[in-house]
Amino acid sequence: MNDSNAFPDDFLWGAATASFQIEGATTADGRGRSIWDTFAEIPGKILGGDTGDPADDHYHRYPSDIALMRDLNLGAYRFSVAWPRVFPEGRGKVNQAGLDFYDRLVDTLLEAGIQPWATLYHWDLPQALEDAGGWPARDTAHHFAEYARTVGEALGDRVTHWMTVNEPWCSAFLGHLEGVHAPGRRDAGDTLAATHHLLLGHGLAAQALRSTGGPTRVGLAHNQAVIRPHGPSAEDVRAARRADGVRNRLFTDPVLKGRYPADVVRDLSEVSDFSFVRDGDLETMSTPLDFLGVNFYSPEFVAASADGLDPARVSGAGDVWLGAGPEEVHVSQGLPVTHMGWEVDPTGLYDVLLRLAGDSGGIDLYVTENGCAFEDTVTADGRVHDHDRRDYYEAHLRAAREAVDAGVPLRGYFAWSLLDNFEWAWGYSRRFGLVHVDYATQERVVKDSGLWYAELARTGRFP
Ligand code: IFM
Repeated sequence: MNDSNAFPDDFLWGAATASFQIEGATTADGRGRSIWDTFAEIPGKILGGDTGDPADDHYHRYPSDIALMRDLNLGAYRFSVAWPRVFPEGRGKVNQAGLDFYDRLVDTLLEAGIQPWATLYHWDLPQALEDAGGWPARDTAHHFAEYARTVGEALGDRVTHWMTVNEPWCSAFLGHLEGVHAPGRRDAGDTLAATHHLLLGHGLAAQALRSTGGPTRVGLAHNQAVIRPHGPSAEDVRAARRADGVRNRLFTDPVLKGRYPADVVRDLSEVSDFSFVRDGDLETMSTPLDFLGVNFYSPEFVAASADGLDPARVSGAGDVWLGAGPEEVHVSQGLPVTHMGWEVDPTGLYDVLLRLAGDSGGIDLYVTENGCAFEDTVTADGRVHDHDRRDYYEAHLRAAREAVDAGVPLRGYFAWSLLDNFEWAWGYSRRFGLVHVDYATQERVVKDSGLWYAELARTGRFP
């Protein structure tokens, strides 16, 4: 394309959310408990003691939120289904009232001319399944497939695009190794077993969705990290290779290539013998995808050790890499950061898209999340002048646009997030929305970044 300010005519413009982060109403209409309800009740786990209520009370306010989406000219909306609304115990008896909520949501989206894109697992595992072993237990993958089939049968006549799991690395590693996400475990063996069963669950769910016979296109949303060596030394390059293996290839190779990467299995040999892998699992995990969702926020720089580095710029990464081999460290590059402390570097998005386009063999790619938290205020004129967020979006979308020029089959982009919401361990303190939410009154104000994005979505050109 010659006009670098324009996106392809059929480029899809969307925004994303997730059930636990926006719905609230955690006890409404027979919803069961999720691991995040339990985790949030443990003192000290969530900043400010925040919980999943009230969030954005989207469960009750979805019609006006969809009207807002229409004002923002969105062509698609990526939401997630709360497993414990559909199966309060994770399996067994369906809670029809829970399923009906998504039925109404989908119908209202379609009436507004907005494509519904559904994610089946965005981290709210039913507590009953955690009590039975959680993701480290193989049965959970099979229960997930049953849940996928149930939701597919109910909505598959209208929902054409499905993501099975969102960011399996976060579920496995933040939830089972670092313990900063639900269920809060800290065990390397559980982490790898959870990784395997999340990916197995993905493959089984993809097959279950397709078996329902709807016009199903299936993918998953993967948060591929861009891991760069801090310096050119052989040690830093090796550290980055190891980190990339555990953070990325451990997740993408089984899905895209049907095998675990040999170097990673070797790196992790002291932690696990991978005996959870059974015959046929890798075939299931690599069930062909229709598209791949890419979630990107910030690149990461890794050094082999903290020796000689400014301590203020170094943070430990040993836990994250499962203690495999010498302890790598994260090194900040001194770039501007968001309210999450994440460095802003849009070249990371370009790199990740090029790499995944190569690894995924030409299937369609979508950016299924990209965005930033900043400290927003509603000013006296009743608006939110979040130019930092607008600049972040513009820089990343220009990188995405360059990736299209470089031949990446990028078909659409979902901003994270539509609304300010519950940012996991950070509670309501971190705001990612295109739309500001006053949690006390539930008043919504479209931020300046939202107005800018609406214009881009309307015209397909940078405003
Ligand atoms: O809010 C999260 C989302 O749930 C998953 N991806 C990253 C976002 C920002 O941290």
